[in-house]
Amino acid sequence: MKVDLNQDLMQLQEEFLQAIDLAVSTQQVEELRIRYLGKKGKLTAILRGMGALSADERPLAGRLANQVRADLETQLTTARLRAEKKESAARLASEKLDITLPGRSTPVGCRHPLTQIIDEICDVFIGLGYSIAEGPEIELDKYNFELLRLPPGHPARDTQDTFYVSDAILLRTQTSPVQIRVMQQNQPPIKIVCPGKVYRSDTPDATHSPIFHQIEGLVVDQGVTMGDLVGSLQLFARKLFGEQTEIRLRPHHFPFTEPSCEVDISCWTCGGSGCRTCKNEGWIEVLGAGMVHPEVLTNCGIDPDVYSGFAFGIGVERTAMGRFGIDDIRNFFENDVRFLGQFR
Ligand code: 2NM
Repeated sequence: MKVDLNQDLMQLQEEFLQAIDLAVSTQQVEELRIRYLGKKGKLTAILRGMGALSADERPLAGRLANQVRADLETQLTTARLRAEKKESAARLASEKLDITLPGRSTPVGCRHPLTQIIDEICDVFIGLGYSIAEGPEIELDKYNFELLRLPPGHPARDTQDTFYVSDAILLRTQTSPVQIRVMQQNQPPIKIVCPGKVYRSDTPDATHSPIFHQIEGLVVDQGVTMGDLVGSLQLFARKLFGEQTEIRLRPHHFPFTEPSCEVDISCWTCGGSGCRTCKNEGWIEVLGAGMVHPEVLTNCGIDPDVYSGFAFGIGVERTAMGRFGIDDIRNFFENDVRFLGQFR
């Protein structure tokens, strides 16, 4: 009996020595501890046999068993420390931070170039005491055409030029219908600018887009003259294109104004001497204007014998193209961030 138990213990120790060499992780070491020293472990199993020993055999076997237990515990501790050290080193290596790597930048956006120009233009007129008025992009034919003296059959109403929703409803081709609505609802003095999207059934090319933007201005009061119009537009031109900018009025025709004119500004590239930007003209057309036709005032319930007014329409895209040196209007609507990112 005594021989057997000793032998079992020696064998257990031997077997453990081989196993502990293979235990590289803390988990494997812990598994070994349970397998050998745990309540249901191998050592406990052997010690259960001690009950069968005689009283004089027991102390010796007990001492041997305690030695073996102490030996295994020492080895387990050593193995666990070794594994912990290795695992901690591995974790530190994997969590290593390279502080020399370039940081991840957060791209900064900016407002669309057209929005920037619209705000800039509106600010000039706000500085002159104008208010901003807005209205629907889907309009009644009545407001977009009829009350502006564009009767049925007028060439501007051609289905080729206008997007119709039905006979009476269309996408506005200008922001004048906003001004018609304001005049119908308010008596003078009226002093407004109307920025917004407008629509024309045009095939896109470098200078045409079926969606574009306008800012129309309207001033109605007693004694308003063409001189007031020139003053407002002069200021607009100088604020946007520089203090040395001049404006030039050329006679024109619009159904809703009389007299009417087209307004050029001195070329922002050459200043008037002639270059590629202005096609050697020295002048660039940016807007149309005129004195509001008496019939339009009457149509809106304003007495033309008491009041007079001027109106103008600024092409936003054209102005932005000039200011930023853009040669194709389609850039504004393609939403290519390589283009849009240049207006920060
Ligand atoms: C333009 C040119 C000339 C204009 C006229 C009116 C209204 F409603 F008062 F009659 N609003 N806008 C006008 C006049 C617009 O755009 C090139």
